[in-house]
Amino acid sequence: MAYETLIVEIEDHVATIKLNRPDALNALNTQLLGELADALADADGNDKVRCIILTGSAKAFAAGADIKEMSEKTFVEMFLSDFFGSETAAICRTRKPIIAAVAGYALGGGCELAMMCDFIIAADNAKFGQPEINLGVLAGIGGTQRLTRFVGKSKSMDMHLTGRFMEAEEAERAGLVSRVVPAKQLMEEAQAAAQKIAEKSQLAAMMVKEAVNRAYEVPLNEGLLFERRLFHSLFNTEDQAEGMAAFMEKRTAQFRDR
Ligand code: CO8
Repeated sequence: MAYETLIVEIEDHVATIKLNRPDALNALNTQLLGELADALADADGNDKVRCIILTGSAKAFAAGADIKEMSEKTFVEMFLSDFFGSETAAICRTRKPIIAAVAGYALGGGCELAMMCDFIIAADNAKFGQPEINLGVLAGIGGTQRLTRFVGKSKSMDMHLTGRFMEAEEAERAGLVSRVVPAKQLMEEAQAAAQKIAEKSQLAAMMVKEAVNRAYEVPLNEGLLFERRLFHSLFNTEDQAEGMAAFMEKRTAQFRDR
């Protein structure tokens, strides 16, 4: 499918989705989020895709929700359209693993979008922030909830209340990003990570995603039970038998998603 605000490439079982509104530093508007939801649903349904990379430009992953689109809206319009509600819900329904490869600004909705992905690889020039307070508003697509779970209350409050930006190194220290790499190597690293994931059993990879995400939604006992049941269920698959046989035979496993 052709998109106006995205560039999508599929290569070696990895779909790379690049946000592409360069004149607005990839600010997220209704069109972009709608197209992103569609592109992710396409990737999810495409048998050739085993992992997804979401990225932006060298200067900005995304500088937030599009302020120009929002500025004139009223409460009634926002509420009745549930602004960004359906698009973000659709993005979060993606079942295949998504890596956010973040260079430059990931601010406001941009930071929130990165946090909707499964993990974040950051370029050393990445800057994260929730500066909505400078506009007289607050985060609206998950920032107060997800950032707090990632970095804890104190740093989350600091980011949301002062609107300051966090450099990549601090973001890694705080647990927001999984690794920081030189900006020039960002896509190479993200590709390599995606390739590694693409080589695994897709059944196991998708169950990992479900189980880790459960940790944010249910009490520990429920999460532990869910994980254990998923573990048990994989013993009804050829991939479990193949993975364990390959270990014992000292060879590389050939997973077939069965
Ligand atoms: N929205 C719209 N346009 C933007 C945005 C944005 N968020 N960010 C940048 N742009 C545009 C600029 O207006 C400019 O366009 P133009 O040339 O037509 O004036 C172009 O991108 C380049 O930007 P700058 O000239 O400002 O570039 P600088 O390098 O000087 O500065 C910054 C870069 C620091 C990133 C600066 O652009 C900036 O501060 N941007 C706004 C950051 C921000 O406040 N983000 C939060 C937005 S609100 C939000 O995300 C809420 C999310 C929740 C939605 C909930 C719905 C339910």
